[in-house]
Amino acid sequence: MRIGFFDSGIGGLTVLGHALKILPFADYIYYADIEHLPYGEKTKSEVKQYVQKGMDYMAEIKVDAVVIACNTATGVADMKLRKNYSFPIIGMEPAVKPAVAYCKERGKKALVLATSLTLREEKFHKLIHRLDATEMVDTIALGGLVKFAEQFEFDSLGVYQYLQKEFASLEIPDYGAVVLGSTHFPLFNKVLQQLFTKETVFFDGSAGTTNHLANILKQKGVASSLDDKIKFVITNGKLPPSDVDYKKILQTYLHSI
Ligand code: DGN
Repeated sequence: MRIGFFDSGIGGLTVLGHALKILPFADYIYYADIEHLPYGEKTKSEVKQYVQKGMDYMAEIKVDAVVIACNTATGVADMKLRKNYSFPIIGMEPAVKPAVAYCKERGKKALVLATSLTLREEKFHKLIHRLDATEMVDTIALGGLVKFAEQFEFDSLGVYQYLQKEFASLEIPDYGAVVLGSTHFPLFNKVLQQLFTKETVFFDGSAGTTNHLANILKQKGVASSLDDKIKFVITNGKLPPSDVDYKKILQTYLHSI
């Protein structure tokens, strides 16, 4: 099984990390479009073109599925493009829904961090509206974090000061949840956690997207198989235990870690 991952840069690695946990035996192709980075500052039609180019590449190399591991690209890409490809294309969605549910129960506010392009998208505003959460959701565009990430700068003083400045007007204790609405942002977990209270819960969409990916592949009958990655050579293999037993034990163990 071959799965393509697409992002403007290193952000999609945070989603790939989750995929490796639940589909450890697939082959992965990671496409980082750093030529056109950062997407957050591009026009919608530019980003659409980049996504299309990426999907054409995925079609050429014959993948079983693609994850657009970028909130900005998912937000603006016209998902009608799916009909042009024979493989499923799975996108990201900022994890606003669980964050809002969490905050409603506790009488707190939720803060959504994303790129300005994501936050301007109609899709995003409709989601907030649908959740009846306009009053309790604040947003901040943090395009600067994408730049830091692409310089592999994750917990420097520069990052800390940038975030401190961006959060200066917030009443930090008001927020029960923070949504990391860009796949680059979980790379800053350490610094972000220092800037909120200990009780603040961070949500991102990686687990939701990768679970969705696994379900779609299962429905399609493209099961992640240990055969993709591991060949077992077991001497005296005619008697139990066989490679089937070994695979079962390994699979069970992998699910437990
Ligand atoms: N990883 C992208 C996202 O999830 O929005 C960042 C977009 C960018 O390139 N600015």
